[in-house]
Amino acid sequence: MIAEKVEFIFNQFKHDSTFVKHHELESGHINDTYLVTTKNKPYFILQRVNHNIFKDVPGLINNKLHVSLHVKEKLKHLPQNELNRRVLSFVKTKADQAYYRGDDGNYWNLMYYIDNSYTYETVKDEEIAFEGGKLFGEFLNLTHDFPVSKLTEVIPKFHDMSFRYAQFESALNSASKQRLDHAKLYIERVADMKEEMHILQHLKESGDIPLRVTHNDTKISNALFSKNNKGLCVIDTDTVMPGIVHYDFGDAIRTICNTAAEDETNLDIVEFNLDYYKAYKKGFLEKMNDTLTPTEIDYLPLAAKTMTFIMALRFLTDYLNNDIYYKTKYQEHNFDRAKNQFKLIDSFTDRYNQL
Ligand code: GN1
Ligand code: MG
Repeated sequence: MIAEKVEFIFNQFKHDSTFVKHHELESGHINDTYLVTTKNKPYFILQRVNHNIFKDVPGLINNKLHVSLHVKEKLKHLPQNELNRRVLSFVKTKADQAYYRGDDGNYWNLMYYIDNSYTYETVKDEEIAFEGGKLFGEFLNLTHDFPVSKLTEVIPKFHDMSFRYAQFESALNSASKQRLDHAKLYIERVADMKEEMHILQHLKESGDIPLRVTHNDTKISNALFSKNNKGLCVIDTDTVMPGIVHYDFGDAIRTICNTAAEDETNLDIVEFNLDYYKAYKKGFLEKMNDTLTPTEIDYLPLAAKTMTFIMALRFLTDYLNNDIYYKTKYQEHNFDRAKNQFKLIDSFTDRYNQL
């Protein structure tokens, strides 16, 4: 996007900063995110929320604001400068709104950039896995009493397996012969795994696993770390909704324990790292402070498999739909992502069985 336009949008918000330049952060698959550099610090993160996917953007932004305020209240004993590094802070518009809506219908929100923070697409040492576990565990712990009545369910049935199977099955009916043939092996695997991949959903529906407030997108790149590898702040709270602990545990494991990136095409280097699993789990449970039931704990390994699978299923579905949901950089991008996740499931199954 051209600088003039970004600057214009940036200046619709209430701040005293002078725009210098912007730079797109390309890690997300849905929204457009820009780092805005200003004459003096702090810098900012300007984000366009994709309203084709998020149908109720005001509701989504309201969720984000309230979740931040809730966590801030819990951490209010910290000094202000520290607090600002531990929780996202949003900037209102000059018209005192939580978001700016452009003439073109796009929705924008602005937050402060947390300086000297680092993100990882892949994890290279156990310490990050452990710190990531602590960070996401703490987030769940701090939001456990967040009033669910205040939350908009931004994408209903987001992690509901039956819903994702239904979308997959309807994609099978409309997909091109070429893509169906190409994906044949994986389409069969999806059918084979159906029963096992519904176990967590059934436990949720029967009430054996309790509902909680969950983040629902705990990939490791949604955790900020300090220079010396300490967990700082959980970001991308777009999808905070009621869920089960397994969503957050499993999605984090999916990304932390993958020795390669989510879209690595050399499947030989896609392996499941069991040491990172153990380190993450240790940090996570430490911060969950014994609030998990024995059933919740028993099913954590299955969560790793189920959440990796649900991403494989969604990437494959989008491939069959000719890439209408996720941003893709080339023709087979979604298919490569799906294959990668299936390879991770295989590696996880091998390694875990050795335990
Ligand atoms: C999407 O856009 P991003 O990267 O925050 C997706 C997640 C997936 C993730 C896969 C709303 O998240 O569910 O886990 O891609 N978010 C939505 O990397 O669908
Ligand atoms: Mg997200």
